[in-house]
Amino acid sequence: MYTPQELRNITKELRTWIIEMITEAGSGHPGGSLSCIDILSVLWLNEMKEKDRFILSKGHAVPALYAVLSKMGLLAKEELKTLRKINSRLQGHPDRVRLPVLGASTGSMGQGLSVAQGIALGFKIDKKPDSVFCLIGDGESQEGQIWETALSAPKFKLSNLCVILDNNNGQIDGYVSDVMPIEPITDKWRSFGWHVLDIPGHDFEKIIKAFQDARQLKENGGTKPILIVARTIKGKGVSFMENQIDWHGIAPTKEVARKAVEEIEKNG
Ligand SMILES: Cc1ncc(C[n+]2csc(CCOP(=O)(O)OP(=O)(O)O)c2C)c(N)n1
Ligand SMILES: [Mg+2]
Repeated sequence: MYTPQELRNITKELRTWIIEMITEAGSGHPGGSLSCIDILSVLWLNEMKEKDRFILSKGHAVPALYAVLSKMGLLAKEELKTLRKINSRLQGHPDRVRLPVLGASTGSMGQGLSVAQGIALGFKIDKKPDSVFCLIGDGESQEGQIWETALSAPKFKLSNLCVILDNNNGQIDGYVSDVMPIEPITDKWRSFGWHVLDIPGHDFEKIIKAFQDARQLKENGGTKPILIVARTIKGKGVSFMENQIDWHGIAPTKEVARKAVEEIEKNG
């Protein structure tokens, strides 16, 4: 278990790795990777048990997951440089055939959550105690497929399914609140029958507590699936990327990357 202070230091380093690997690749998604790295770090480094499954439904943010896996010793740091290269295990979206530690191959928005639900239902039928965690985006939440799972997981009483919504208010070509607002998002999921927690998504104490609460709800015999709405900042940690839609899906130049890394190292 890492303390919040240790996690703050670790994620500072992981943010620099995200920038470096996307720069080396010459393409990728810095904004949505930087918004979810704090959540992924707490989940993988502190919370998840060996047989739990994690599915990155917003698959384009996979550089953040590769960084965490590397920190855990599951990927060599050197291999991060192969992001998006032909024949690399580290594709621009998760490829579970090449890299089985990834819970599913994802990238088409909405699909990962359906897979997560299917696995959670399988665990339940087989009476396995393991949990399924799934990270979705707020732009992704505009997909009809997300709402099919929102509707069906409570019916199957999937208390072993914990979904985290990276609520950064950015999507590919604008602010979610302009393109197609999803608020009031907690009310919507609650009304579908989910247990909903609402937290600031870069506050380590709060993220740790949310996952502990989610685990307790399940262990105490809760019957509802759980949604953690994490209020995050797209591009978090690099001032000129924060809340800037342009940084959704472009790679920095080497010069800009150097500035970004300098800033992360200085401020965190
Ligand atoms: C079905 C589908 N349509 C379009 C895309 C292209 N696409 C990739 S990322 C993205 C926006 C995602 O926004 P959000 O879920 O908010 O991600 P984040 O802000 O966390 O990067 C889109 C439309 C896709 N991957 N899948
Ligand atoms: Mg978003």
